Amino acid sequence: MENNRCRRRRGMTLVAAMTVGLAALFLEAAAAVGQPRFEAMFVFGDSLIDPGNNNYLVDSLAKANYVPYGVDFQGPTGRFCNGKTLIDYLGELLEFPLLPAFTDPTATGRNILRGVNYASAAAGILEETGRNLGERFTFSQQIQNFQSTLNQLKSMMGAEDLKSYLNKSLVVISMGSNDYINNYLQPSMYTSSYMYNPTAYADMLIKLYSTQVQALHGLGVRKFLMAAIGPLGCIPYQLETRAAPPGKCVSYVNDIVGLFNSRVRALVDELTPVFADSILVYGNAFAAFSDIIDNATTYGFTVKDRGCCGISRQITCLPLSVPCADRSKYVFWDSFHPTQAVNQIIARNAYAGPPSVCYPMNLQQLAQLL
Ligand SMILES: *[C@@H]1O[C@H](CO)[C@@H](O)[C@H](O)[C@H]1NC(C)=O
Ligand SMILES: CC(=O)N[C@H]1CO[C@H](CO)[C@@H](O)[C@@H]1O
Repeated sequence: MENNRCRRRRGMTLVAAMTVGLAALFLEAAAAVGQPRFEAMFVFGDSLIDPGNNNYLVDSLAKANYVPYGVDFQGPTGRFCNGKTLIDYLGELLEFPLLPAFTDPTATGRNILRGVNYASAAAGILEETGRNLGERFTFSQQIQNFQSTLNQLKSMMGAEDLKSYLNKSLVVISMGSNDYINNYLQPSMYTSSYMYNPTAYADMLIKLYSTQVQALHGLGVRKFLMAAIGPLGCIPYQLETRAAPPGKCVSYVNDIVGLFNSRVRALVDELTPVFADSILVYGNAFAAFSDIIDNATTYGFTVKDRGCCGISRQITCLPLSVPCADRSKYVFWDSFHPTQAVNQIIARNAYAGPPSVCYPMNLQQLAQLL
């Protein structure tokens, strides 16, 4: 706490000294240290990594801005976790400060120079996904929000500096979970499962996803981490609603999600030669998360089939509910979202994981190429 405050004060003095050539100084400072470092991180996703964007969406039902969310962090911030998200931990490993949420009123000026998080709970690749939960920023809207950030950045640095800055910025995309749990797997509210078999649905999703990634490339970003969907058949909500046998996950759900994941991995091979000037990484969160579930006790978790907070059919923890005492022993915080203990392990995997998790390289290796 003290340390953070000191660091921030020092940062402000530095910024006060920069009036003109702000970005140029910024780029030089990074180069002077001699360590390869991403300039910024721009994050697109859903509730797994939403840092509070939905707090500002009046008509959203997907919010986590109340107790007990954040019980092991700064209190409720809008994060769907007891503590830090995957992006918070990844940011620590990559030496980023906590990234501002796009909708946070303070996300302007110097506060956006190290990146912005656009992730919005209930968001999906498809426009309709998550509409049962009201207002949200869909993937395409998140990209539009990124464009408004870019306009700000353009007013802060020259064209060449911006090009170089974007070339050294990391884009993280973690999308698709809601296209299953708040679309395809909800036949009473969505028609997609009547219109598409699982393979056709995955094909449709990846086509749109690929278009979105190409749109981002068109905006100038060059380094991509594309995360797989986790094993949704293992989340407490699915275990309960689909009556999984004790100790087992719902294999149908994991199988159909796997169809999408294998296409994300294939997209790396497809787009890398097309882009030519970019590095794309597939982060196999499915494998990393499955390993935690398969070997829970090895990782120090004793409970993996129910959330620390709330009961299985509830979407989130109820306001003011009392969570389990020892969060570090639980894989899941609520019926959908992992605890920060799990997020930390997944982040370490993205940063330094083996080729089975990070293809064709991990982020530590990618940073060496900056
Ligand atoms: C972008 O970064 C790559 C290294 O990842 C470098 O080889 C390339 O020259 C850079 N391009 C521009 C336009 O800065
Ligand atoms: C880290 C670890 O212990 N991984 C093991 C998890 O379980 C699978 C199969 O049960 C093993 O193959 C892994 O080595």
